[in-house]
Amino acid sequence: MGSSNMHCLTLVIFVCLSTFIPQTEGQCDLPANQRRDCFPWPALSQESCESRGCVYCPDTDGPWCFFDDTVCPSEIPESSRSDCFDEPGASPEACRARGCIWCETETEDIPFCFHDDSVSQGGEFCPDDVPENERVDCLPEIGGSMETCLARGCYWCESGTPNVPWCFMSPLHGYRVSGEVEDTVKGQRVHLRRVNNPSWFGEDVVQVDVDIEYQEDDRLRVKIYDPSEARYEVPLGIPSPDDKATSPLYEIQITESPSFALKIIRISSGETIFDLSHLIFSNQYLQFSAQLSTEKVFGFGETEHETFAHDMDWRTWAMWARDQPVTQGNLYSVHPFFTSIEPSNDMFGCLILNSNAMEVTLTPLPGIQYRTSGGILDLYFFFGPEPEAVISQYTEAVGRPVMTPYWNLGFHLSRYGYNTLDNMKEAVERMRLYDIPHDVQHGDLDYFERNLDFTYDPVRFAGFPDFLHTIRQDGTRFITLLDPFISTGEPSGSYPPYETGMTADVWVKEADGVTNAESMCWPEDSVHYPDYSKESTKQWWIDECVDFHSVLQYDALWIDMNEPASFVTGSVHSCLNNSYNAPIYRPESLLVENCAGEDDGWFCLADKTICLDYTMELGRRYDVHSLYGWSSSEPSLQAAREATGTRSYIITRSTYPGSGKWAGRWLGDNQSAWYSLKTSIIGMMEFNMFGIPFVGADICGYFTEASESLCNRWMQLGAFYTFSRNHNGDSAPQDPGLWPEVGRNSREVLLTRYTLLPYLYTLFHEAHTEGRTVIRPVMHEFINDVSTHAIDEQFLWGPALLISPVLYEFADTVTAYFPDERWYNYYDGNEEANRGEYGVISAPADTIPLHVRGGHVLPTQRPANSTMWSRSNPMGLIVALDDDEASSGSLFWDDGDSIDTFENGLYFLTRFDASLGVLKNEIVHNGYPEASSLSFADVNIWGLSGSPNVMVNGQPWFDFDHDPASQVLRIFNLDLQINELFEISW
Ligand code: MIG
Repeated sequence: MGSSNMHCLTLVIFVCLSTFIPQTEGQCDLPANQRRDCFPWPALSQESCESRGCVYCPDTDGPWCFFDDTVCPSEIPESSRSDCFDEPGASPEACRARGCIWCETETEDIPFCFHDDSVSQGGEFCPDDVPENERVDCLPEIGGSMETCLARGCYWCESGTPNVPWCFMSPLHGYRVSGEVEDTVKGQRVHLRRVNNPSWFGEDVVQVDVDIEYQEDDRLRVKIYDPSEARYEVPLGIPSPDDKATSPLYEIQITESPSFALKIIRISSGETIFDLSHLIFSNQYLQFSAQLSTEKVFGFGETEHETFAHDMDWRTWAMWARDQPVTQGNLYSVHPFFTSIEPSNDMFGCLILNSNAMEVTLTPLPGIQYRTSGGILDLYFFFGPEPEAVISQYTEAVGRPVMTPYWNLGFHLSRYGYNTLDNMKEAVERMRLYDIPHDVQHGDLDYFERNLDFTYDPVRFAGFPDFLHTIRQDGTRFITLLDPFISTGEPSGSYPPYETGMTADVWVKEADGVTNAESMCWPEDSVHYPDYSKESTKQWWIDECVDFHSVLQYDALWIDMNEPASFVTGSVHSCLNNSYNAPIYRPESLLVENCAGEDDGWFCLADKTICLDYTMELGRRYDVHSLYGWSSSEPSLQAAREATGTRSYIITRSTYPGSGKWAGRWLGDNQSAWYSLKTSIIGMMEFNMFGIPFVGADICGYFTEASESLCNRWMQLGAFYTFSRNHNGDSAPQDPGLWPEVGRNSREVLLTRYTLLPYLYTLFHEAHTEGRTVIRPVMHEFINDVSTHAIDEQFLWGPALLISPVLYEFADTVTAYFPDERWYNYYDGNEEANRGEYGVISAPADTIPLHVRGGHVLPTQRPANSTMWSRSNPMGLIVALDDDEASSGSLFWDDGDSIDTFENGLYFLTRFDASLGVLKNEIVHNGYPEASSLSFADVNIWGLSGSPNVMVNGQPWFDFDHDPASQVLRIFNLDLQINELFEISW
């Protein structure tokens, strides 16, 4: 509908009416600048004006319908008046000229002249004081109309620019500061009072408090909440220090322009990096918008993003855990965390700690508009300033990633749909045929008996335990899938998980808190869902996992479907029509297939899950739905550890901030398609930002049939996923041994991976202890080089290994960027000619381009087809020299399988430093005596000038090759015990 049409209509009405309507006695003399418009939208009539208690004066200057200021023209209670004239000389005229209300009162200390918090009672057409980029959506729900817009006191203005909201907020909307800003021990408290404009979704919270906590020099919390009533807060347990940080990197400014706004300024640059405004705080709808200092924004999960640097053209991303194959909508996990690069190339991160159904719109302001359906607005800022420091500070707050077992870094093979043990055996045999490294075999749902957790099919998988025992001798371990639902339909006495669960009363409950939630999922009968937030459930789950381990000897658990998923909307008997299941607001961008209950309300939030009025110990599902997977991870890790007696591991599908403490991630059900190959890099980088460094997509793709060339390239890229697993849905087999060439290439690239595992494991140690990323965006290491900021077709392992995969069909070259440092071709140690520019790198079908960064020492080990063997092989070092011919690095080592080796000091850590032609080690911690059995056999020095005179521990050494042209020196036949000091010079 066009606004110009509406103007026409308005004019016609005015002309008709104005001819015969008498003017209201006296008041029509009020000058235009003292009239406060009482009807700033179309369809004005005497009746519509007077029904608002206003004065109607057609054909006069100024608004024809205006507030009658002879009676106290305001519904604002005296106690809420905010003084508009606190200097001397107030008069009704001077007051009204300021746009304020004059209303005398006998009550002491109450201002006569006060701000008009109700100016925005009705909408307007297209004012020109809000630029398009600044529009904040006023119709965030599905199907809002112009009438709704105007009734909300918003502006209506069409735009030819795609995705720009036509209905947007007036700057008057929001909150105003009431009273003094208080100083608190942790910072400040600001009291806000809602401007009295029309409500959008009802139940507005009138008085809101903002607590500003200067938690650390590099961490700030801004908590916006209802001081009079407790609301849901995510129990993440981020510590709140007792005192204010002493030299924060940031400062805060509170402004009213004219509504409450909060600016966060980085002191070192003076830049406002986050400018929060447009606050709305009601029971089931909360929002803010924030202007950022650049358009460079990363993160927010989980959705499939086509670019790592966000598209800021009004793109909206929903966050609400959902059993949803990979697509550009809300997927399995929820991560309301983003980072942003500032003009100074500093970076900050921001966590919006909320778990309700939410969405964020990224706008060209540049800015974000955030909306959620409950909880509070609890924002944590991490000031870096370097990208890796941001992630380190973030993971310090939400929890540092769990340490992986060593074997978990080997290659994993999986599929849904082996269907028989014979098929699984054949796939394993193909791995053996090509001698492809194979550390882990997965077992999916299809080996279960009728999809029941904690069973295996005695016919189709007869002899499964023996088979697992056999492959274990070859160094292949086993990870089993488990689903978070237990069938209710097995004959009495035949299915202990159900019966013990009933006895221990472990299930998610309906709204009454008593009845067990019941829905349909994989098992043929209805299921109950464990409430993992309950102590009794944790123990029950541990017991079941321990019992099952004596049936099938697994090494780690793979927890699927923990969004939690349901195959019917809500439950076996739908959901009740109430404000949790059918709330007044739900984010427009949420994916929905089947809303249920047309007659009783639309239960869209329950699409693919169970009702939202159901309860867990953790809270109402409306609030805690997206925390279900998070709550299942810690008990699952405990269970796997108790069952195996080892470090073990959890792979989980639904995560939330902090999940990395207990689990890693596979990226869910993707497509066997080239674009999925590419977007997997972005997904991995994002989960590394989220503190979940162990992550990978299903290599060769989950849905549909993988082509040989796709699978070949995917095995190459996947060899550099931290979680390297070929997994497949129920389509044609795609294990690497299926095609001879893919088999051979897979073996080669996995041997490269295995060679580099000591480096990768050391990176995991650094992630665990310092919160660094393992899969690292290039820009995290080169933030001052703006060419790196948007790179998402290349990535790093830690600081030093650059991976530039082929992502396009038929390509046999890669256009790769090389930041301005020395880079060496991993395969031959030759220095890359391109520096600070893109280069076209050859990448035939058997090659994935890999480059080592000058200045770094990478520990290596001779590979084998399982880490069980490779872990005792000779080790080596790649010493890649920088422009000063210097280099450094480290190696972390332990038994790879015990729990908390770092925490208990049962590990070995050493550093390497090379400069001026001398390489030395320094032993930082020597708490793993078995390290004595390992030695460095080869040391490769890349990029050295001159001709070497090799000495090892002061003695001349003759076992070396040197190529002056390529500046590569290879020293071999060494036997340097890794935990003894050595010195190599050249
Ligand atoms: O409804 O267990 O993402 O990896 O193979 C699908 C069967 C259930 C989804 C997982 C996928 C797994 C599949 N599961």
